[in-house]
Amino acid sequence: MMVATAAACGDSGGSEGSGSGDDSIVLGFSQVGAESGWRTANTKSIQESAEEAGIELKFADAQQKQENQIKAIRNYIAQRVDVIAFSPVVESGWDTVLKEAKDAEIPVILTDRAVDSADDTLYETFIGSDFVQEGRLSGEWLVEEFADAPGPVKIVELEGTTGSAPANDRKQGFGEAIAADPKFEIIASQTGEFTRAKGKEVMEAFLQAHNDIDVLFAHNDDMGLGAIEAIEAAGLVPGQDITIITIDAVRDGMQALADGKINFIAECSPLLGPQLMELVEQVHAGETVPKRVVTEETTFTQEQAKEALPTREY
Ligand code: GZL
Repeated sequence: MMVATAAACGDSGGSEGSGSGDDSIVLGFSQVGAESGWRTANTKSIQESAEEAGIELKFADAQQKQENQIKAIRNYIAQRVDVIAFSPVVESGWDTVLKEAKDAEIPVILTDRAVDSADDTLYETFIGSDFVQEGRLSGEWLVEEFADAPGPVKIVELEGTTGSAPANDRKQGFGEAIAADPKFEIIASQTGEFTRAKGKEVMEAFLQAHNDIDVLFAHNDDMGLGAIEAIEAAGLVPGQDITIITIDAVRDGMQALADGKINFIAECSPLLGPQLMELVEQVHAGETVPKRVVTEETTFTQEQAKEALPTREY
């Protein structure tokens, strides 16, 4: 009777606030959206890892809107989930809702993207890539690849979602790297919102405005793949007439790299699920976790893509 009563009240002993009525941890997750191949792979990793870990996952897709993420987080607070995790679509504007989670004594984990809050007690940890490094590695490859070019080397840039950590940081890292030589010049830069469709549309505009583009730096594979469609429609050869650098290394990007349509990709792993679930369990158990968990990544040339493709997980 005691066990039944305990179960009925949802008080499974110790897991304060669990909405499931049994011992499993209840995790509320707010996802950015489904804008890219990276995001799809990231969602799959989170859902499969929660299943594997026996964690009850409440999942909400915000369709790239901050107000939807804030609404989802408030719902999770009202449902008294055990842990909240989310990938902030943009860096700013989170303090109020994170303070509400803190006041409700529900721990928060940031995944994939960071927030610019000055108060880092509002979240337990941030697990994700070093986006500045991804931009830097992209720029360093270009500087090396064009070392003998007389210049100017004219670059157009497809930026990620305006205000997002990956867009801000990749731009910063790339800019710092190409500052090594003034022959490198970014002649146009605009957001392609991390999507193929917008990347194609903006690249079409770049091609209409400039007939001397040497390089495209796209903050993710999907915008690069959209741009390739525009480049080919303009009668140019991607990877030859215009050197293309992207970030992510999702399957479609790696295929284009192996096919010679992209020249270099800096990896950004979406497979954060297993590490996230470990952190959820540690945080729920009241263990101290590192404030920052950086995911391990690499880079790919065309030859390396051919070798890696057969065993790529995403
Ligand atoms: C990076 C992630 C970015 C990817 C894009 O960690 O936030 O968002 O680079 C995705 O493909 O849309």
